[in-house]
Amino acid sequence: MKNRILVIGAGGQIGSELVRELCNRHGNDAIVAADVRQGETKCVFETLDVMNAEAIRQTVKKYDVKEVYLLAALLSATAEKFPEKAWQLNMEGLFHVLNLAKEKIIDKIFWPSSIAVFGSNTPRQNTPQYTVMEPSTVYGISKQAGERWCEYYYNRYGVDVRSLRYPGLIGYRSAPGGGTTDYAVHIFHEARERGSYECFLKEDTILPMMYMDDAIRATLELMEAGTEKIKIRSSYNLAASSFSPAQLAAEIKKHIAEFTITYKPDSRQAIAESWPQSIDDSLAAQHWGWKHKFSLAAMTADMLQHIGAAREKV
Ligand code: AKB
Repeated sequence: MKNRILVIGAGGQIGSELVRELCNRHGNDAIVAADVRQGETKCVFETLDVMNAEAIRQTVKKYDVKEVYLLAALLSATAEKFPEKAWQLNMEGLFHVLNLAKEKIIDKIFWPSSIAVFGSNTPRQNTPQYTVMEPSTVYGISKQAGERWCEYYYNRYGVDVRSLRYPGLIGYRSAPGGGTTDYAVHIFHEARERGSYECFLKEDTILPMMYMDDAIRATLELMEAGTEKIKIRSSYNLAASSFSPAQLAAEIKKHIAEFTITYKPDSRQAIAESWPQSIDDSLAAQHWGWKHKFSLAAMTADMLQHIGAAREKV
């Protein structure tokens, strides 16, 4: 089969959901899932280390890949534990894929950025697309540098690279892996399993968040949009709803009355406080028609319904 789509980081929180949806849309034969660890997928799976440029090149050639979703990365909290490794992994992987497009071996790239590109000097409410950006985490620095390189490769070499600044992502099918926003997934599982949760952020820490269904739809809408619609080649601001742990807990209590939450902030608190509370994504709306569907209430109801159904099956 020609013109396959390769997802690198297919075992991760976004990757596993994206592979599922890409298989639904294009058929299992059209997708190649790759990750450093063996995973279970409906499509072809390749064990692949994003640091290995030659292995990526061979995989692209073997399957005649034309489009790459590069999702392998160390997230904010993990990256603070391994700063050099995080910088290398987050940057080198991007160059390996950008260079394949520069050489015209592949046609199109998706690379995720994050709200972590902003820092404590950024306006925290309704953060604009273009503003002060002074990230204080290794993850944020790597994402900001990556955005600059994406734009550079587009301007200089015509590389069709597209990107979104994801907020914290919440889904029931996949586990988050080492981010500051992970609490907003763990809380649902603990609410169902134990009826209580100890949160690693303070109760009033407001962060931008998004339900996974919206995030996957945004990613595919961006990638499917006509080239003329993509006017930002660094990365688009993207938003759904913003809330604190206390607000999320109150929403969960509407479904599980006995649910309780306690707070024990750790080093992730400082990271959260350096990030925006809400994001202005009006340029994504204007350019390629983005609009989120899930509110906090709708997301909470859907998460609890699916996690509850999964527990009943066990
Ligand atoms: C993290 O918390 O590191 C990620 C992100 C917001 O990019 N979820």
